[in-house]
Amino acid sequence: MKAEIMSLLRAKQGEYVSGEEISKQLNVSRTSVWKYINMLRSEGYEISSVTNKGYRLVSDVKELNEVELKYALKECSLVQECFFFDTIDSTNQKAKSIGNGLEFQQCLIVSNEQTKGRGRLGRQWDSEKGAGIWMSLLLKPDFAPDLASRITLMAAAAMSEAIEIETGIETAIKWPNDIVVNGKKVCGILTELNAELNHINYLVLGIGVNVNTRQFDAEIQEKATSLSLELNNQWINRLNIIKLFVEKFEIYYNQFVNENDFRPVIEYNRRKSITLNKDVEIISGNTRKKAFALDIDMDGNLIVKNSDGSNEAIYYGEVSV
Ligand code: BT5
Repeated sequence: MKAEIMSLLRAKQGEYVSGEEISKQLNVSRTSVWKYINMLRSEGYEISSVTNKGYRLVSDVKELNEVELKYALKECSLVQECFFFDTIDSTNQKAKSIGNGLEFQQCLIVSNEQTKGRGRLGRQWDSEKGAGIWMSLLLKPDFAPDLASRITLMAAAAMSEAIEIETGIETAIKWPNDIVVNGKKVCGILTELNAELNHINYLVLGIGVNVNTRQFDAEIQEKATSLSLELNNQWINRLNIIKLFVEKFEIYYNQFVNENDFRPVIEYNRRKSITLNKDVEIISGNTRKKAFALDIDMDGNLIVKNSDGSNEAIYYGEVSV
């Protein structure tokens, strides 16, 4: 409701809109309109009210909050619903609990803070309040479970593009799930699947981006950075990046689902890869082996040359460069 009221106020471009008009258009009582206006004021919107004239938007807020998120994604057909939390354990966890419900819509879950943000293999993901994008997209894709890892590559491409457009920072992709800037990690992706042998029940695409983080914990400060740190502490708008990401991701997703075309994602990943043409170490479970990264194939696998000269396609794994 708050997002709808904001839409009406914005459409008037600084002119008054009467309480009666809002209540008619949105089919709520005038007392409710007044209640929602006060909520919006407490979130930082300056809205004046004058008897017999109504309400007028004096100054706008364009940072990430529930109203702005819903407003920014209202035209997006991939995301049917948005949820915004001030704090949560993990947006991936929340997405899974929604996915486990019988009926659910594809949705985006964003939180200002995560208290138990997770990386791959249960690792910790630091998610300081207000400093980053901590979000999960809950999807119901109609393709075979073994194609799910493609979603990670789509997200890496879409987020890399979104960051570059919004900030002008040059990013690189470390196959398969990291975005790095000047060699340091700025974004991590965690794709989780709930599936049967040949059917995906739901897929959770979790993404963490360090946007305005100024300081990292000692354990990661050598290998992590934020967009703001890369731009001399300039403040960066998280909402714009989310919007750009969702727009780009939707294009890649529809190209793949509707036209079976995954080439643009692979081409982008190849172009931005910091993994290719390098000696790498592949870590899977307790084993580590050295190889040379040759290519990313059309299925999204990393093709490596082993020390015995054989080529191998790596489907999933930890690769250090
Ligand atoms: C990842 O795992 O990079 C996936 C991270 C996914 C986080 C998102 S946030 C929204 C959603 N909800 C969640 O609970 N998770 C997802 P991995 O490749 O395993 O990297 C984890 C490692 O990165 C850790 O062991 C640390 O060394 C390092 N790390 C932790 N927090 C970091 C941060 N904020 N920035 C950069 N590196 C970090």
